[in-house]
Amino acid sequence: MIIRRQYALAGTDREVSPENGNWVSRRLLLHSDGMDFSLHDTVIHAGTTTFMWYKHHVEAVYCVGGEGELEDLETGEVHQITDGTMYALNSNERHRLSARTDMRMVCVFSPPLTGQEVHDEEGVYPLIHTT
Ligand code: 9YT
Repeated sequence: MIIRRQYALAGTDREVSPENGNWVSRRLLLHSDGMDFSLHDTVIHAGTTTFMWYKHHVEAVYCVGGEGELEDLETGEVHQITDGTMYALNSNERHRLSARTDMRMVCVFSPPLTGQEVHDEEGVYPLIHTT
C-alpha cells in the first residue's frame, strides 16, 4: 500500500512547474510506483492560459476548486469548468485551459507519467519508454 500526502511533496522532485509558471503539479503516483496510471494534484494559476495536447496519453481531470474555461480545439466547443466538473481527454484532443481563478485539479494520466515529461512547443508530453 502507498500512502502519500500532497503537501509533503512540496519542494521535492515530485513537484513540477512548466517554464512559463502557469501551473504547479504534485505527482502523487508516477510510473515508478508500479500503477497503470499516474495521479497528480495540480493548481492552475489564475489568469493563465495553457495549450495542451496529450497525443500519447489519455487524461481525466477533476476540478475540485476554482473556475475557468476549457476549449476543445478539435471542435471549438467551450466548456465552463468549476468545482465538481470532470473532463476526460479520451481522444487525445488538443485543448486550451484558461483559469479565471486558481483552479485545483486532480489529474489521472494513462500510461502513467514518469515525472520527466515537459510540454513541447505543441503542448505535447512525450511518451517515455521505461522498459
Ligand atoms: C490540467 C492539466 O492538464 N494541467 C497540466 C499539468 C498536468 N496536469 C500535469 O503534468 O500534472
